[in-house]
Amino acid sequence: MNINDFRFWSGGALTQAQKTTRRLSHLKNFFQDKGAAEELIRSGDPVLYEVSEYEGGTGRGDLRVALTSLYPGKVGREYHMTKGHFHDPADFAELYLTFRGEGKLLLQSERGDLVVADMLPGNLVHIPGGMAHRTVNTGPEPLVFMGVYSAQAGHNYHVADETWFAKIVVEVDGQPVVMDNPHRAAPLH
Ligand code: PAN
Ligand code: ZN
Repeated sequence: MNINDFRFWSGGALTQAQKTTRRLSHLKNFFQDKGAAEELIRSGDPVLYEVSEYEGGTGRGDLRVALTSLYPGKVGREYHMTKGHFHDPADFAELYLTFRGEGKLLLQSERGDLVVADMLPGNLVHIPGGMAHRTVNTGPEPLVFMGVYSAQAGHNYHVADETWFAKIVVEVDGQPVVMDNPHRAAPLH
């Protein structure tokens, strides 16, 4: 199953997706190993993920649905991941449902409190308001998941470099390991 296999019905009609493609060049500041990132960008700049967004209206109480396909691979020893963001306003929650693949969801507050959830087919994860969220694909297949959230929420990407999240997800002896981020900036209090 891939994101193009889904169809969104709203108001009795099929609705077109708004599509975004994220290549590594757009995310190179987020990975620890800048040399590995530069090399991969020079040799083709891989697509890390694609997102199809659907809107069921823009009013108070309306919902937006986003389907993401995060492709497998690594930059250095770090697995492919999304940029990660807070919502804007930050207190809007989201619900993730995984359809395919395997990965980790990092959830982190502005204070630096972090929890990790498993993304596996059938797992529903509640992302409370006030938690930045980043997805990491730790498996060999695309990680395909849906997020549902308020149509009135925007995205705030001030988490935009390799220092913000307290943990990184790397491959060690062929296995995914969640470890402390060696470049972590001092948390805000
Ligand atoms: C998701 C994410 C999507 C891409 O739809 O926006 O997976 O991740 P980034 O936006 O961090 O690049 C979501 O959480 N929407 O709110
Ligand atoms: Zn979100």
